[in-house]
Amino acid sequence: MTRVSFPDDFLWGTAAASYQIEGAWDEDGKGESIWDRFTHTSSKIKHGDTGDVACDHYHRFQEDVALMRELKFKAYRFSISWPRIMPQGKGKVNQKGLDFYSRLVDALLDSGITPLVTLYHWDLPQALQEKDGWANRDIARWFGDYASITARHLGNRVKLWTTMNEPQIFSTLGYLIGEHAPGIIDPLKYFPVSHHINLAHAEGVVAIRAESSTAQVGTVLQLPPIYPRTDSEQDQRAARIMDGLLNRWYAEPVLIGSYPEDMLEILKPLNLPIEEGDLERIHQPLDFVGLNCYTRIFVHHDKNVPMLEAMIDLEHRLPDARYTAMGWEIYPPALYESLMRFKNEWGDPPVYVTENGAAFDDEVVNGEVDDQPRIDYLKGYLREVRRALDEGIKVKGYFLWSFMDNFEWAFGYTKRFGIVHIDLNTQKRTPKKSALWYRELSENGGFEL
Ligand code: IFM
Repeated sequence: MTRVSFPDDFLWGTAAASYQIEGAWDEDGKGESIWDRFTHTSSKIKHGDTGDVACDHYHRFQEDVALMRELKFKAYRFSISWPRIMPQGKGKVNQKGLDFYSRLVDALLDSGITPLVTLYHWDLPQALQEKDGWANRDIARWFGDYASITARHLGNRVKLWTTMNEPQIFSTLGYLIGEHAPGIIDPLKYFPVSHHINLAHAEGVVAIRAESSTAQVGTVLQLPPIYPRTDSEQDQRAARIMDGLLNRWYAEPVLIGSYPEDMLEILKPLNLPIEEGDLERIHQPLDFVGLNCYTRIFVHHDKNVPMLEAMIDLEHRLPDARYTAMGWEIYPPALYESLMRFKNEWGDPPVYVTENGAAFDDEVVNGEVDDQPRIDYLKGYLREVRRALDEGIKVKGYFLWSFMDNFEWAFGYTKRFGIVHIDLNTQKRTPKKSALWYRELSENGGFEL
């Protein structure tokens, strides 16, 4: 048997996000978020599910942290709900919201679990959406104020901070395709939105640093490798453009201080609202980057897509490949390929894998969940992390998505990513076989193939 081992100080954690687990959507002074509004009013969520109760983590966080402790996890990545802290998105602060996260952080630290905070995992205050949300340049300042207040209260105990979660996902799904909140389909708005997200990231970094001298600050990018569907020149160009749109457009301003030249050329007719000094501001030095990676994406040439002439092939299936319940190809080298880009293209920063994991159709049988396919998935991807470490990539830790089954956005509760099973009727938590396997890994720093 071969053993795959990791450094002693490697941080083994799990991840989750506020709207997906907390519930308590209108309790203790919390304001409405765009996801509250979207799930309550749009027909785009499977079975009409909402995050109103979700995993009831807001009331059960002590129990959840106790379980993490029992499972020997060393770190936990969670996000803060902006409207819980500032119900209107700016101005008045909700002390009860701050107190909740303060108690969560204390519970984690008392259990020897390192918190990693993400400030924005998609639940924008609805009040800011009424002011045009991410399409309004002022949002950079509003985000900076929110970051500042949060870091002022938690910065004496939280060391690891990230500003955004997957900017390209919430901007494309929210403003280009309309499948996520706020449900807008407006290509002309999309590019200003993307630029304002990058600007807000910078304001967040500056604000966190101003409040906490010990903070280590980064952001979280999802960077799937993009493959052409065929070897044709047209498909290869399409893949390059899609990589520019989804990956380089967000990684490069933040990590190397410029937008990709090829994209700027293509997007010239749009007259993007990039002002003098913006890129210098966006290019804040970072202590680390968070990488989310699940699979690779295939792309083909499509002359009907204005300017880009590229389209993602979501239905593309390879005869010998395996797929998760999301229909995502299980392709472990994706993680290695994405990690290598940091060294080869983007300045070689320290990296945490902030999300990786899989949804499967898990079932409880006699009180147990045997999710061997998830363990196999994890082994495959973690071998690729080891391969990247061997190539000198500075990978510092790994956060498995997700700690428990939760609200999977437009899919509602139909997709189970957790290593802890949730019975949504009783809220009973049952660690799956993968959670027990991950406990061993977290304790011993390695696994047998
Ligand atoms: O559940 C999501 C998470 O909110 C963001 N990254 C991908 C996960 C799985 O789709």
